[in-house]
Amino acid sequence: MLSEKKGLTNALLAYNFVYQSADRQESIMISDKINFDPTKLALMKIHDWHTGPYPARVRIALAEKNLQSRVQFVSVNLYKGEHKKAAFLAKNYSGTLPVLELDDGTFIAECTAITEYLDALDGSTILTGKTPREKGVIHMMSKRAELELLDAISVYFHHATPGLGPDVEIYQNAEWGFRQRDKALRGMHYFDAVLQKQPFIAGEFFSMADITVIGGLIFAEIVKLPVPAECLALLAWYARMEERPSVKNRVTMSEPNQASV
Ligand code: GTS
Repeated sequence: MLSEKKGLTNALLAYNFVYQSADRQESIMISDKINFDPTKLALMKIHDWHTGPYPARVRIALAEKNLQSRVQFVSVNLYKGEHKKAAFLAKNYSGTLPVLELDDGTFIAECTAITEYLDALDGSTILTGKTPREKGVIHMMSKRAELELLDAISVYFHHATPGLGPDVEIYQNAEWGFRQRDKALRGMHYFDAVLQKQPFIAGEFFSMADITVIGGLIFAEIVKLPVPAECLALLAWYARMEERPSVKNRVTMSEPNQASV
């Protein structure tokens, strides 16, 4: 806990510095000087499901931040509806995965919130932005990736396919599901246009916004909704993303630390 507090103080110092400086290179150098020792961090728990697209987002963030060793995974079986049972709802009112549990008993749900927390620990916010401008653009693009792609595919999965099975999918509206599928396809074209102009979703470097679109394309594979062949920039970007170790190893990441519920 002590180091975590130190990490957060350092994060604030780094943020103040960056606020005064418009020079990203300089800010990276300063942030990299922060003396952060992840082995002193109290062990955290991630409640998730190993193949889930949303859990993938936090697993990728963990690996990008090199924090895998500080986490124990707790498997919550979506197909048995464990995420809708009272024990889990006490951890996350929304009944969704993933959830981060801190050693002081705090539960943090929502992929973006968890990513922001993990990213701030070492004072070097490489995923969520260093300057106010970067933070704003990354947040916007990540939210857009949820609205226009990932969440839309999720609605399609739960409403217009068998989803998690009849015991979990107690209300389905296929028409709404198909509309959301079409919205996701439009979203793919939008992100293709973005990537025709810049190498990453929020600009010149990899960020949380890329992770959110990756989550969307992982979900698209699960529901067999291929990226349209004409979306060449999006396809080329995804091929690059799939080569990142954080993306490649996301499912096997939990094996050494897996705990049962
Ligand atoms: N807004 C939430 C977030 O960003 O964390 C959405 C989380 C979410 O929908 N998670 C999925 C879930 O719990 C997990 S997975 O489908 O990707 O594995 N779905 C179960 C359900 O019943 O909605």
